[in-house]
Amino acid sequence: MKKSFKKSGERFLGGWRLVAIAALALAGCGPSLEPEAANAATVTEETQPDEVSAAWSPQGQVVVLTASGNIAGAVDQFRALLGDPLNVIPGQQRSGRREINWDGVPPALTNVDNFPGDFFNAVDPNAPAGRKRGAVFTTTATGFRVSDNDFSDIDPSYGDEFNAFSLPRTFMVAGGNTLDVTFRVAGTNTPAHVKGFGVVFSDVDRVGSATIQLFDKRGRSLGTFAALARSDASGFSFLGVVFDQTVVARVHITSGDAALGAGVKDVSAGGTADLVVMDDYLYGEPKRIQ
Ligand SMILES: [Ca+2]
Ligand SMILES: [Ca+2]
Ligand SMILES: [Ca+2]
Repeated sequence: MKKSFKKSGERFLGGWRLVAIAALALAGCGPSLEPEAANAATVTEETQPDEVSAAWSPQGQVVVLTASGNIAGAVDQFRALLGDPLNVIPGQQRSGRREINWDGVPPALTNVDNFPGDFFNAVDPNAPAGRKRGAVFTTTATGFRVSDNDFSDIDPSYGDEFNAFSLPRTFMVAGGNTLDVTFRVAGTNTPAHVKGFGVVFSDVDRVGSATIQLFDKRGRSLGTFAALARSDASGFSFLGVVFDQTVVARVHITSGDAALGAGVKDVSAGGTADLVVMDDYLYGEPKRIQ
């Protein structure tokens, strides 16, 4: 059964998906962001489940970008939506974005469950600039873990299950499956917000097991968005959400149904839970909350 999404403002581009949702007051208007090559406006319903929802839209437009399989083009498109340059120095920059790929995390903080949630927002003047990226992670679980072996040291089956999008390191909550990301002016304790946030997931087997929920500075939900299921051998899914204004003060990430653990198998390997890990984070330049 075919269904055209063209009239609802959605475009499908060579396997990845770009959705523009107008604000409530603008519902019915077309998307303001036109991709370069809208060459596939019709897809089967079965292969594109309805995984996008916008609970509340404060102003302007929100663009949701989802992809699975070969996600490189979608990640680049999301970079363009966040804007250039890739900022690498402390302090609030006028425009651009920040990224975290985990690959520079030192060995002493790799493959352990106590990776610091503030590692990427050091406020020590003597800390290197690479640790001042304005993102702070918190969790109600045990902690955080960066892996350089696809978490195969936790359970050998994970080596085949998970892959790094940027080699070699990936990221996951320790002892749980959810975390919150908040923002600071890079290298300071000053609360900040961003215009958008994106994450690469590895091994999403079920739509709904990997989601991000974004909140504004007053704690109001800006919507919950789900990653697509994996669709090729690499097993990557990308999910990015960007607003046309700087409104995202917190991102709640659910990475799979359950925590990793020795003997805990993925749903694709005889287990009951869809286990998912993360790689690259991309987000707008953190701007001081006024
Ligand atoms: Ca692997
Ligand atoms: Ca990486
Ligand atoms: Ca999985």
